[in-house]
Amino acid sequence: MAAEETKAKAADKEAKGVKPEDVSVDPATIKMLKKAQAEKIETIFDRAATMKPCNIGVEGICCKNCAQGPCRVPMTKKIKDGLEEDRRMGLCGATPETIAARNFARMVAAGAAAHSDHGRGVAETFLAMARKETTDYTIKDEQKLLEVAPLFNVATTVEEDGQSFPRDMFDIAVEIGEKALGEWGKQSGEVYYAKRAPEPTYESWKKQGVVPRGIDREIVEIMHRTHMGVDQDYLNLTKQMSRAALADGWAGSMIATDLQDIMFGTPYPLHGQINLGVLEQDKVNIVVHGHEPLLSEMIVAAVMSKEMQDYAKSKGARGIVLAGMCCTANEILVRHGMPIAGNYLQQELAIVTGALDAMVVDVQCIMENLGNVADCYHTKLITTNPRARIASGKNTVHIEFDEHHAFDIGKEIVRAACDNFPNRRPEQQVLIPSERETMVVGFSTEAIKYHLGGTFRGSFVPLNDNIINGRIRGIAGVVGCNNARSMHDSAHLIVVKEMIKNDVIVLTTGCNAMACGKAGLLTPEAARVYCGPGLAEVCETVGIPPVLHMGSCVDNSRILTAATEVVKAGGLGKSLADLPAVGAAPEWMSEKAISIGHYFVTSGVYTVFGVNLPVTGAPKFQKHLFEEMEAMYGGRWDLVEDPYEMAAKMIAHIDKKRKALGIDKARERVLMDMADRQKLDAA
Ligand code: MSK
Repeated sequence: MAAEETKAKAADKEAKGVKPEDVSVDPATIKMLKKAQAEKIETIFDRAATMKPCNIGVEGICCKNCAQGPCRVPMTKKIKDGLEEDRRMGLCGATPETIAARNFARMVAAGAAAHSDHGRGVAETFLAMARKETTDYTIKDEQKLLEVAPLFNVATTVEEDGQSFPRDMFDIAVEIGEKALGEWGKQSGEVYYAKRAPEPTYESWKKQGVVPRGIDREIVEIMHRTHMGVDQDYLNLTKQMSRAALADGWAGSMIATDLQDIMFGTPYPLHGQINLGVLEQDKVNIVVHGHEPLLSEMIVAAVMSKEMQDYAKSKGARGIVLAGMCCTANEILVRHGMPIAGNYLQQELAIVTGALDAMVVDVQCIMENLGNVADCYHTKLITTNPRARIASGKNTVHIEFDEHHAFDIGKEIVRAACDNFPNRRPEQQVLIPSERETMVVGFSTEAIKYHLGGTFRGSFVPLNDNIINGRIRGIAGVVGCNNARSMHDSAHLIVVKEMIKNDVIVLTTGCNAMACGKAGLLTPEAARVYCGPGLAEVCETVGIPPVLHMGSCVDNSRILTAATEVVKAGGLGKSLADLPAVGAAPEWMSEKAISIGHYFVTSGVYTVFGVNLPVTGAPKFQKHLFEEMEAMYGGRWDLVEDPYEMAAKMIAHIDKKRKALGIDKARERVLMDMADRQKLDAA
């Protein structure tokens, strides 16, 4: 679409009027929306006001898996009220249950594929690094390498003359890399990390026959089963969803997180800054957007080099600002403290500042309209991944990433941004909102353990003790996207604030983490302002924020490993399903969120989504996800649009679990010893 057309459409929408204050709670976003409107730039917020979603699609009951359709089987009031038998079916006879389950399964497949293809790229680069085919990457965290090795049955020592010697780190890495990469093509057996889960959780998967065999296999099998005329049993389809989703959470994503940590460093707490105010008028501004850290790590290194800083100065700039957006942002934030410009719904608005010299994108969550918006300014939109090119836009260029020359490509991109600095358009006013918040981020599972237990006895025991004695009521993983169908950041913040007000500690990733950062919830000081007395006391004693930023979307796997550590520390049951823990995605929108939700549920977690879920037109399938899965795995899905009601249901679930554990009554606040925790486990 041409820039003129974008402007014309915006002018048309203006008449109907999107009121910025009605679509976002973030002041920087509101300011930039006003600028966009004044400059007649159309954004996703305008389209959300004028383009309504299809009701039948929202309910998940439109089948377009063959050319005899699309078959739409709308739910009627009479069927809903039980006054009429449900005889709906597509041309081939597919029931609403089959249709909705197929559609949902394909969302799981797409989400698992996205995370896992990211993981595959990381494993390939890891192997190239281990084989020394590239010197741009190295082993930054040897400790983590040694911890991951046994999980793949890789020896860390060699035996010689009856003596044991440490093995060469790169030899270990080669074997890990080969075995990790092998997880994608494995056809039988089980993925290595399945046994990382607490035993009863793993046993529940065994019992249901859903332990993933190999990552690609489970995803491909969904595509086969959902082809016209194959799997016509929503219960059987749901089992395959579980295999693929577990292959995402406990393999593809978890491998991505682990190997990234080994190559780029495991995150530990550090300071960062967030919101569009991190951009600076007199510097070259680069935003890296998407998900994969492989290239952005190199751009970080390039930006920090004297060569590139001098190059920027030679173009009249005072230096270079490198900021992130979406999960690429989270990756470089938690490891380097690089600033974040914003979350998903702010991507067009970063360009609207008029100060962005290059937006560099890789994969996932990149709006196609960026090309159109970039054409209204001087901004270069640089695509970098062969899987993700953008056809439209005269300002769009492609500089392809290759891990074998990664640093050189990083420099080429930074140079292109610097070259574009003098092209800022004088007629287009640069307006950078002043909003920028400070935050403390980087709470990997290892960092939480260290923070709670100290250098010499890193441990989750203090966390468990505080859950058992009631200072901390429970744990909530609140994650996920923004969605233009719901007010930007609003539901995220309501749910998180309700959690911490009620002494529930929050683990966060993705765009929720950014919403929390912008609202000042990711600082230790937030505890005093927003938390109930128990959680505030713990946060103030340990010096942590009440909301712990664990990283990007693939880093939801850290929530699984942290929860596993909590189970191991004792006193809170034996499986993930026993924990007073919940999951939520108040503003979800991507298929990846569905895959994440399903692996949380199958891992035993009550998981509640906001906005909508495409299952509501198929009552039996919905009942299976929302009720019956709990008896199989301990976890279940839920959908609640109102964020206050969502929070209330999450807290009620935590209380139910506390009661089942026998820790619901007020307890004397004493530190428990191992014997006390064992007594609770036995109860
Ligand atoms: S970026 S998947 S909008 S969390 Fe990971 Fe945000 Fe959702 Fe993308």
